[in-house]
Amino acid sequence: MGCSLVHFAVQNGTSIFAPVSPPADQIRQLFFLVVAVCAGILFIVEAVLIYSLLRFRRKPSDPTSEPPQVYGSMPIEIAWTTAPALIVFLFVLALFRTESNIRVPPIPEGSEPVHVTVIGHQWWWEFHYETEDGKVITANELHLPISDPDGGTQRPVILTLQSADVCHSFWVPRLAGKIDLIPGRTNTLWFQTQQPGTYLGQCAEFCGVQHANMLLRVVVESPEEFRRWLDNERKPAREPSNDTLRKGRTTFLNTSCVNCHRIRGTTADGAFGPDLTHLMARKTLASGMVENDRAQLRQWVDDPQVTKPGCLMPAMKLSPTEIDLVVEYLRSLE
Ligand code: HEC
Ligand SMILES: [Cu+2]
Repeated sequence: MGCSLVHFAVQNGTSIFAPVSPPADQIRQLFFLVVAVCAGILFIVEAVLIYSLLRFRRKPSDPTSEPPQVYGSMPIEIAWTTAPALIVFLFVLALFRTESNIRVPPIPEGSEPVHVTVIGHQWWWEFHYETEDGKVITANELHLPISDPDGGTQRPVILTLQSADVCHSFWVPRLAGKIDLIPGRTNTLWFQTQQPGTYLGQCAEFCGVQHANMLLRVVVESPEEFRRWLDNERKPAREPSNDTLRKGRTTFLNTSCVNCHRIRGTTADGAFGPDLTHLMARKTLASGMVENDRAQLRQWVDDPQVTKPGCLMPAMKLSPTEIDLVVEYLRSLE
């Protein structure tokens, strides 16, 4: 059971035992130190307990005998107060060392840090990239370049974290420790990795009914793939290429979708929900909950409360024809 849980976590990219970034590695080391020391304590305590049970058990030959009493013994009182205090002190020192090792990002000369602002919402993630040619806004799937490919440029990732509503916590176990997103406060977190892949994460601070479905994906890719993705994200939304798509766009723009969603290049400029400019560049919908395919998207536009009960997008009560048109249009937003 334990093993298969660990296996499940590794398979699904959420294991603290498979770090791919220096901060996550430091945290694993600290974890092993604490587990090793605690296992040692357990072993010693159990050994003494078993020894006493056997050595001082009641003897049939002398049923009234008692072991020697140590109650009130000064040396023993001192020993079992100082030993735990020293062990806790050791943990504090180890914690401070880990903390100072992971707190400040190393930014060597010639490196090109990637700066992303992360904003937590009930129950999805917003990402802002600051690039030389302006801002890119997207949601739920964080794309990043690998750092130092074959001894090339180091690209530490520096996240600035904020919240739009309540407390959330950003946690991608294979990349870094947890960090809270707190209303009215700005936190930072850094990591970097040489290993491409998709790393899964999760909001780690209870934030309301759909907290458990506030998932996130970090896609770490080659510098070229990352550049291509970013260049695409920077562009305004694709123009409709036929009448159906044009009708779909008109339907979307005439519905109150525009109060909550932005599609850059159109009049839709809402910021309450995820930016939809390049919706189809995402693999999942609703913060990693379901696959971004036609059926799920149609279900979502028809009534998001079926997929994610309690989420902050109401059912918009469009007619089936309108839903089809809007879905068709959204599916053209690559
Ligand atoms: C009251 C604000 C509001 C309105 C109006 C609204 N939405 Fe949403 N929408 C949201 C929120 C909030 C989310 C994020 C839900 C979540 O994941 O918890 C969302 C999510 C979505 C998503 C999934 C995005 C993603 O990447 O996961 C799509 C697609 C979407 N809305 C389309 C629409 C369409 C189409 C309309 C109009 C028919 C619409 N929305 C109207 C607030 C709104
Ligand atoms: Cu949350």
